Amino acid sequence: MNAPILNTPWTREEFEEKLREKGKGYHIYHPFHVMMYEGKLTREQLQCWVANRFYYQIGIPQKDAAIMSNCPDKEIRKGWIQRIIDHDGEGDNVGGIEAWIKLGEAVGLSREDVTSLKFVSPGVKFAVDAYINFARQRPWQESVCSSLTELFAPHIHQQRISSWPSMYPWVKEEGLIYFKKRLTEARRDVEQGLHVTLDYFSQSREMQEKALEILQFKLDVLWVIADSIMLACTDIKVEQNVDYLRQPR
Ligand code: AHQ
Repeated sequence: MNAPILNTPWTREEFEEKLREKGKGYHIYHPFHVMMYEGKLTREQLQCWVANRFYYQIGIPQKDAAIMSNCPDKEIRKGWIQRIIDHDGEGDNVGGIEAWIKLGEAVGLSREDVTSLKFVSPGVKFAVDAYINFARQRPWQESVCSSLTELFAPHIHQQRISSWPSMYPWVKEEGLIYFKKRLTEARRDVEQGLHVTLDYFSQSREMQEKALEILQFKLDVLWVIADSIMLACTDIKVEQNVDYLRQPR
């Protein structure tokens, strides 16, 4: 008797398509990022976003080091270590964390405003810490899968590169260097992440469904970061977003 359709694993192409379909829940559609794209943020609100998001940026290399520490495969580690170098820097390459501090200075913050973490909201800390702890505690392949929100990242980086000069002309040009760096880095990261995910989770339909749940967890991490930032950085009342909150995601 043939296995019922519902348990048949998706083909590699179908599985990749299911992963990409999760993009409809990406934080580019979060009301705070929509406000940003539409030029509706004040100088202080943009500063607040940069200062809060720094906590996520410094968490990324720690998350990636946790994945490395769980991964016994030398070839995988040789690829994955580049992510840590991209953020921490190497030689003349100052790295993404330093580029984010430059973004802070470009929007009018001091280096200490950013690095002191004094403006980071509790919700942002909890969400980022949940992501780092996920990488510490779960099998390294599951953490690789969770990084696949970067399938959708070039779109949001390009949005900022294209819209900020006209929407926020007061932001110094060098502030956009971080986003420009990520356009190529994210595309390269995703190649390795997708290959590992499609290989490891294709053992069964159940594992493929688990990969979608893991990706949803990370989409939720990004969404909660934006929720916390919106709460901390704006005085928008819930009722102004009640229709939005009712939309299925
Ligand atoms: O700047 C970002 C970054 O370095 C990464 C690494 C990757 C991961 O390992 O989870 N995800 C990610 C993301 C970055 N920037 C976010 C943004 O909106 O600026 C997007 C985020 C992601 O899509 O996961």
